[in-house]
Amino acid sequence: MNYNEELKARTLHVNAVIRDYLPEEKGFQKTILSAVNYSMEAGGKRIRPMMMECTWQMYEGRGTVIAPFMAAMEMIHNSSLIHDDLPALDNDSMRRGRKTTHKEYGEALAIMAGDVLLNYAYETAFRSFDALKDAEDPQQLAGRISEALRVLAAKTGINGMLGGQSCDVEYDGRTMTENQIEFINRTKTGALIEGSLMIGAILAGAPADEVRTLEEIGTDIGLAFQIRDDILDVTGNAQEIGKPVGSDERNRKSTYVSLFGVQAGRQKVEKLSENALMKFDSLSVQHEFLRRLLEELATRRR
Ligand code: GRG
Repeated sequence: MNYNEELKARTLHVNAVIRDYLPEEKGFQKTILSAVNYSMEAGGKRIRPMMMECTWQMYEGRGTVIAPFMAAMEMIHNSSLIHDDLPALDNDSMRRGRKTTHKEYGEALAIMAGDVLLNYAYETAFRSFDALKDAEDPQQLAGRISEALRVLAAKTGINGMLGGQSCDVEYDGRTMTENQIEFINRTKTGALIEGSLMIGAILAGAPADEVRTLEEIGTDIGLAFQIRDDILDVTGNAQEIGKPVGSDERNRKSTYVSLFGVQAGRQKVEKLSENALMKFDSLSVQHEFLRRLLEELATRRR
């Protein structure tokens, strides 16, 4: 199978895994649950759960424990997108080629949908303990699940995505230093990518030093991914990326690209990507598809 075919097959597979964990739209909460599913089923590249499954495969993970973590990671990512689009934040009307959640359901329900989805992610991740009943060594698996939950929470929290986004919001409209921008990119965007690469490996029982290297790879890829996002916001095609371009300029946002220009941004992405691939090649095990995916993210067009 070539890379594009495999990417397509893996995306479909991740979608199926996620679908298994989506809440049923019923009861008095039916509307808010449909807002949650509206966001979860809007498409998206699914790179975080995809990366997670790849590192799980690299270290020969067995069983079903990975599935709830894959779904949980995508839920956390989607909850952040719902909130990111709100009028108080980026005030965006379109995402993934359709109306943002607050445009479809109203602002109050969109705020709630983001909160519900963030908590539902943890409800889902806790379902990983169901895998203990079929485990060869339940105690060992319970230890791995606990560590994976710790990483999931830490990468989402104040020293991860939420911390970075909070600073991003606070510094809105001000010119930032390169260090401030790097902190924000590493946390708001990089942390979930770091966590995704780490969790698959942790659950499969990878050695601790390799999990640390995967975290470093996630940092480089996360930084590159955000700068690429900023480049696309300037040079991208609205139809291709599924949302209007120029959002950063409209919101007077300091980004690596607004500070140093598109050309410098491209060079930085290339360098970060090279670093990440070098570290990837130093691991004791390999994964051809994941390597290519990491490589492709540097030049992605959506
Ligand atoms: C949920 C309580 C709560 C708060 C959310 C708004 C926020 C806090 C965090 C925002 C984090 C954010 C939007 C970072 C940008 C990361 C980024 C580049 C997102 C785009 O990711 P893709 O390209 O999107 O993977 P798709 O649509 O493919 O899933």
